Amino acid sequence: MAMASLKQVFGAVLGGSSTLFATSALAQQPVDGGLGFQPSVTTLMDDIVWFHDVLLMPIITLTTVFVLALLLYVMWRFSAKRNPNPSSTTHHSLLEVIWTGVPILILVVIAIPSFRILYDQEVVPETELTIEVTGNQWYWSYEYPEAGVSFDANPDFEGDDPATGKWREPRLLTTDNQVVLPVDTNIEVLINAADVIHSWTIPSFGVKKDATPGRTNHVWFNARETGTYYGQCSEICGLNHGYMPIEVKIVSKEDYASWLAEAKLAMGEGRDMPNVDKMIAQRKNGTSSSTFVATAE
Ligand SMILES: [Cu+2]
Repeated sequence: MAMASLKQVFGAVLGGSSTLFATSALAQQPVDGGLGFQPSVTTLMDDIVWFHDVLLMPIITLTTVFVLALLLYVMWRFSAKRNPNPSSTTHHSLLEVIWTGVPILILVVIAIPSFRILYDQEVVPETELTIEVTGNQWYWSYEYPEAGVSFDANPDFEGDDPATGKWREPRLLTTDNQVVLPVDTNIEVLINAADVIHSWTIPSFGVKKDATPGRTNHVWFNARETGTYYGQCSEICGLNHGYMPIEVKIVSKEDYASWLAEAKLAMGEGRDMPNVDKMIAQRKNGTSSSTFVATAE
């Protein structure tokens, strides 16, 4: 039993991980039995994935296997049976220099690229668009300051039926109003909190930042693929911490401009925020409203 399970563990760590990464690459949300990261759509996340897959995992695996082999060898070679008169040596200068020096070198090798990745995340390049995010107990509010558009995003429970145990999919990730943003655009997100500490994150963007009351944090990203991306508040913030999902729609620049124009109108008229998926579907069917057609062209 021990051998079989060891094989499974090492198989999963060494060989199986590539197939598991491959299957998870189809989704932008957590998947059942998923292992590894959600697929990356930004250079920031590319770097994080590289850091983990190429640098950290091999170092961790080699170190663990090496220490395990040493332990097994010592248990076998220096057992009371094979080594009845233990050596009384207590110091070995060269060995001590090596076991102090090698870990330092390993940490330096890890530190250099990790500082570069942190730098890339922290230093915001020239951005074309800024939005503001505020964490509240327990929902997110969003503001597009240049357009004067703002709204709250609450979890969308439509389709949940506790009586039959049927839940809206993906469960606890969709929101009533989505954050709509353009593809291939440097976007800065200013992050704040109104009450306690929350954390705004989208795994596929490689972005996670605390929303702290009285302090504005910022992140930036440039998503290269359109789609729906999910995240969750990632700082335990109270009773309904698990009920403040983040749903970001990355759409073409034209669709974004249309949505923003429609959102402005909706703000002015006190209507609900427009749903960008419906707008795109209407454009494809040729059934869009007049305002939408006017702004789309
Ligand atoms: Cu929160």
